[in-house]
Amino acid sequence: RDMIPKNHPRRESLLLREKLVEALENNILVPQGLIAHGRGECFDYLLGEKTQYFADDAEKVAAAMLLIAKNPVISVNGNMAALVPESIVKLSEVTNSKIEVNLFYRDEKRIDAISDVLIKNGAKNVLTEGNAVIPELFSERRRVNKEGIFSADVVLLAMEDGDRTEALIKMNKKVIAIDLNPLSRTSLTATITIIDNVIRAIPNIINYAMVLKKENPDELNYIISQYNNKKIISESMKFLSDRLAQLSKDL
Ligand code: PTJ
Repeated sequence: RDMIPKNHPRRESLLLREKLVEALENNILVPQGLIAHGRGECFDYLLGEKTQYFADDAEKVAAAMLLIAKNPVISVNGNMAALVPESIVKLSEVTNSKIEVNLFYRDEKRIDAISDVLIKNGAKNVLTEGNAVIPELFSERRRVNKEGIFSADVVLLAMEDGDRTEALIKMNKKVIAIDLNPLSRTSLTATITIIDNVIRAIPNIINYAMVLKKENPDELNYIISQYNNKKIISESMKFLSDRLAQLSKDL
């Protein structure tokens, strides 16, 4: 951390890497999480490392959907706990959502370490017990909590593998997915796809939720009904191709 010069043009990005390395040392992250982060960094670079309009639109609708849900759950993995523990807790408070730790590389010690980080950041209750099973899913992510993901109507997840997103959709749940890669299976199958970095997306959903909390359910339902996820994904792809075309002209 001290080795990164204060005026380094990519300081923010390098500091995030330091956070992840620290999380790896603290048994929160798996080494595979570093690889996943690298893929994300590449897409973020292409997106200009900013919340673009298609992500902002999806973040607003995500806030409305969490506020109107009966049993909304935020699913937390190692990468999320490493990058945005405070924001996860704040979002759960503002939208009255439960927090559940759900891991691809499930390991009881890691679950405890992640749960401890969330509690240190103010979480009152973190669901950790995998006492129910998602049908047709074979990874360790199939183990979920009965009061949490298993019975949720809306699940917010990030940096997720495609199998589980598909399985949750098959269970008739609404899935809000934060994923920098618009081509991933998770992005293509989610109900609301947020093509943005989790470090910007969650604070922006919190801001929208604080404003929309004052609206009545009819208004929230109206906002959701006007949303078209395919259009959002398609706009993100067009943005990437237009940006590269423009940059290639500017050389
Ligand atoms: O903690 P565990 O055991 O549950 O494991 C978590 C990982 C991330 C290792 C696991 O879910 C995994 O292998 O994920 P994938 O299939 O590599 O998918 C990760 C997706 O997240 C990729 O499409 C990345 O582009 C994207 N991504 C990476 N970093 C970010 C991101 N999206 C948003 N914000 C990021 N910071």
